[in-house]
Amino acid sequence: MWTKRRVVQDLLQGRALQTARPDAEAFAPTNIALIKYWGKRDGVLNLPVTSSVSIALPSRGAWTRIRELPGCAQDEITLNGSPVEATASFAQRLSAHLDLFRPNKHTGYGVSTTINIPVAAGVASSACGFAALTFALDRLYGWGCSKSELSILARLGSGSACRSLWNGWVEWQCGDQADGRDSFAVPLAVRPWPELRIGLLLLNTGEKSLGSREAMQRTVETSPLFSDWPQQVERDLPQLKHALATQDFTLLGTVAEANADAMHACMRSARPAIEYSGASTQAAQATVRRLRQAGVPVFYTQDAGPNLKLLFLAEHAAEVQEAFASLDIVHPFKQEEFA
Ligand code: 2P0
Repeated sequence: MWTKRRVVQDLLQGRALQTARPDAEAFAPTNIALIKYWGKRDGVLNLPVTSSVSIALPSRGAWTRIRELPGCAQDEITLNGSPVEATASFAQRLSAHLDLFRPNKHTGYGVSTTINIPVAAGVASSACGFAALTFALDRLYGWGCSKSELSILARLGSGSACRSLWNGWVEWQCGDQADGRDSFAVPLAVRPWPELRIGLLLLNTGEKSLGSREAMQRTVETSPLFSDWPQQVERDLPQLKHALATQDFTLLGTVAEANADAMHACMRSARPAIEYSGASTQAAQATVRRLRQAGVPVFYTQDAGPNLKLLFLAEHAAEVQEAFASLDIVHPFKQEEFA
């Protein structure tokens, strides 16, 4: 039986006892999955049932600064400049991750994180948060981990965080080993797609009704549709990669939207049913379909929340923006947006 601690000890063997620098800082972009991670084969190590593919948003993510607080039993965590109560779930998850690296229980950490996307609204704030924290720890202690090793360590904090260590397209290869040493992300070797746009359509930025961790577990345990999910991903993944290699936008959008719909169908068939879409989500999805019928190639993807991410090309940006006035348009391949 593998524990997180054992995985960390194994991975950092001979490196974990480095002296801490005064402080260290790192940035990690958030990522949007087009082939979703939904369902774990190991809930402790966050090992997924299937592989997944995402695109990074280089201008949206988390900046994390960290330092050791010797003689301080508690971590001091600030989020976007405000202190976070130790009892808040955000602080508890961060501290639990830090416990894996803490030199002793009398050492706390000062962690200051700035995230420029809504936290806990299904816009992947935990992905960039845990990736930036893990990256900053590597710099604090000078471990010199490779990106694949950091991907494994970030996954222990939150599964999707393992995809947030690169810009561009990234595949999280699910792996099959019990300790997860082969379950990490890799950047996909495809050419950049400068015309691609991702529109963030924030319909409700309040806390979600059910966290994705519980939702995932309930889906695996009770959804009769979940047994088909691995085959769905097996069909979608090669098609998506083909779309990326050939820059076939219609194929990309069709596969991504169908994959997200299939994930939500699995959730809806869980007991009790999980429904992340509100009336505004459904209305926006209908608008996307209407735009397509009118000849504007635009597709959506949806994560564990009511918000949508729209996929379209630069040449249609004006029409999509006109249909969704509040749309926040991100250029995933704009060079100056790369941190
Ligand atoms: C994804 N999501 O691929 C999928 C699609 C939400 C829907 O990864 O329990 O916060 O920390 O491993 O990574 C959200 O789940 O879950 C997620 P944990 P995580 O982006």
